[in-house]
Parts: sequence; C-alpha cells; structure tokens
Amino acid sequence: MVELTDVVFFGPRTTSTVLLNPNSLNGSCRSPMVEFQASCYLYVHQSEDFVSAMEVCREFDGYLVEIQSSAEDTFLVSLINNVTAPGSNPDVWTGGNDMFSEGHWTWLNSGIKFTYTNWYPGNPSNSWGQENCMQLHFFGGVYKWNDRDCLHKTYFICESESSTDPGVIG
Ligand SMILES: [Ca+2]
Ligand SMILES: [Ca+2]
Repeated sequence: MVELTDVVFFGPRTTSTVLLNPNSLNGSCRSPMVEFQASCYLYVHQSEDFVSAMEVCREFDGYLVEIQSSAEDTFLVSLINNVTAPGSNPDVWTGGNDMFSEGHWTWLNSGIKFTYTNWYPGNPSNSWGQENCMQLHFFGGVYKWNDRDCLHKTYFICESESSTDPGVIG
C-alpha cells in the first residue's frame, strides 16, 4: 500500500509538485517512490499534458514510465489502484508515443520501440488524426492501453533507475 502522506503538493504546473522524503526509503527508492525490479516509480496525482508530465518527471531525474513487460504493466495497475479511491479509475500517462512518426510507437526517454503491448481492442485508433501519446485507461473493469491527444491532462507515472539517488527536489 502506497502512502501519499509524504507527498506535498505546492506548485503550479510543471514546477516541483512532490517532495521526496530524504529519511524514508522504500527499498532503494526515496519515499513515496515505490521499487519494482530495478526501477523506482512515482505515481503523480496531478493532471498534466504529456510534455508537462515529462518535465515534472525530469525534476526527479526520471522519465515518463516505460513498460517493458506484462509484470511491469501489472505492477503499475496495482500502483494506481492502491492509491486511487475505488470507482475513480483515472487515466494515467506513460512515456509511450508515436508523435515523431505516426503508427511507430516508441518510449519517449529510451527511444525503444514497443515490444510488449496491452492495447485495448480498436486502439491505437489515432482518433481525429491526433492521438499520439499512450495512457493507461480503464476499460470494462481493467486498465488497458489507449492512444490519446497529448494535450489531454491526466495523472502520470514517473520511473527512474533505483541505483540512482534522486535526492530531494524543491
Ligand atoms: Ca498516433
Ligand atoms: Ca485511442
């Protein structure tokens, strides 16, 4: 269970919104980041467009989450569900996008092409010709992948390597 009591919201968009607790570790990660395999994850409850979300993640020496496996995907859903009031099921940005070449989906930070995918049937749909960013979206009782207009504002998840020390930002 992730406790968000350590999270302090104080800034306008794209400025520091979360304080990492320097005295509290979750494994190798600064609280309230959560460790999974070799990464730390921070679920940010602040609605931002895709690029602004990326900028917030950079403040933690991190990047918008990149999903390489079913296990990681399942972990992220549990991360969302553990801190979300039942029934709200918000959309959540990841680092997936095809903004540079339509239909060619890659992860923003690494540039790696999608291998594992978990698209909801009918997606990516590129609706209105302008859905170039990938979000986790709650469809029919489960989170699946959906492409969405990058300017849409949603919560998001940052990832960083657990071997790095993100320190305290502010
Ligand atoms: Ca697209
Ligand atoms: Ca779509």
